[in-house]
Amino acid sequence: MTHSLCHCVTPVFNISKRILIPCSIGFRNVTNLWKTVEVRFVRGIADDSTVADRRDLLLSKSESSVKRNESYESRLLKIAIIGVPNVGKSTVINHLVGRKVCSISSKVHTTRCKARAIGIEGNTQLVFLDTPGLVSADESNRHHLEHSFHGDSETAMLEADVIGVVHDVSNTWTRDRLDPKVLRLLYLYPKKHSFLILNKVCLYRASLSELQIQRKVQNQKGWPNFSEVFMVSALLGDGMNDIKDYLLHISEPSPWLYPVSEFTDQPSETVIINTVRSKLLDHLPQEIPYNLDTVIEYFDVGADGTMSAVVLVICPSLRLQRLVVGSRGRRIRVVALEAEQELQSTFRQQVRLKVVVTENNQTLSAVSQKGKPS
Ligand SMILES: Nc1nc2c(ncn2[C@@H]2O[C@H](COP(=O)(O)OP(=O)(O)O)[C@@H](O)[C@H]2O)c(=O)[nH]1
Ligand SMILES: [Mg+2]
Repeated sequence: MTHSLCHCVTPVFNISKRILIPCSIGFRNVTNLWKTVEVRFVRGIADDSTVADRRDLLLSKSESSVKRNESYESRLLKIAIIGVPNVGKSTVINHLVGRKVCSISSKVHTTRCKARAIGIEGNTQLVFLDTPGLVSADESNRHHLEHSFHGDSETAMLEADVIGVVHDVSNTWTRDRLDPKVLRLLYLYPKKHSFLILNKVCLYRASLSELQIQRKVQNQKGWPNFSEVFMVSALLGDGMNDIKDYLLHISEPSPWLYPVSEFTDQPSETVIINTVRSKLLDHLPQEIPYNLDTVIEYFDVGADGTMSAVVLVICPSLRLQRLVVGSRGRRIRVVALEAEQELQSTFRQQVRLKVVVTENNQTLSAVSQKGKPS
């Protein structure tokens, strides 16, 4: 697999020549839904440092630059990522921000409401809005999905400067046309700047050439207004740098929205719960994980930054409880271990996680008295 999977069908600019992108309509769409945080940018951060290193460096240098009253140009771009469930939206975002901020699983409906993931590249803050997959009313009823599934993608579109549509080219039934739910959203905001990510090319074994698929998705059975089309494997990282270059290029001078140390707008407890949920989705058969309730029973951050959390997995019946625990507790141990490892890489901190599986109604009421995390 080569690393040059990006094909620009309608090249509106050439990154290497640094020609500016022409007339993006309604590009800086300021809404009061976005709070603004003044962050000063400092030049000269080594390119080969890790994102964490750069964050720390930026933090300390920006503090010193504030003291010296220096001001540098910071840039910003808000990107809504939309698409039907399971096309790889969260995987794309995690790759672009450099850590697992959005929960991922092999099953649909892992992302339940919109979440922001914040990436920093040099002087640019990229704010991604991960949205639940677009679903019809039927699908929503079938999977008992929350109200957020309907409205979140639309509000994300409204807030964002640019829309990234993720499309799965490994699905032989749907790969050559955009889903009507995606098209509907694009038609709702026809003047919004948008680009297309054709994902999962690593699974793609087809007779149609890549170019044919691009043409179909972009023209006959799709949306003709995409500024750029990228062919990527978000899982392997192929083609992802081209997307990042593109986003950095179209960002605009603006104060940052979030302080340097923030990588998501979600509380830590929510990140922990979502991570445990995504592992349950991966390790349990079919519909079962959707019937479980997952709540934080205990959460604490020690003086050295170590996080400790106890997560309750509440099952509606004893039969399900046994299934979740697995033979000799093996299944739940794997879930807890994988979740703990993932959380360590997300927070870049030591995390101690305990997952408790429980069943009865008494436990349920005890939990609700303590209050569920939002
Ligand atoms: N093979 C392959 N799998 C991918 C790729 N991108 C995402 N996936 C997988 O697709 C599944 C759904 O991904 P996720 O990001 O949760 O999709 P979302 O529902 O659109 O957010 C997960 O199992 C991912 O590991 C890719 O490029 N190649
Ligand atoms: Mg998702």
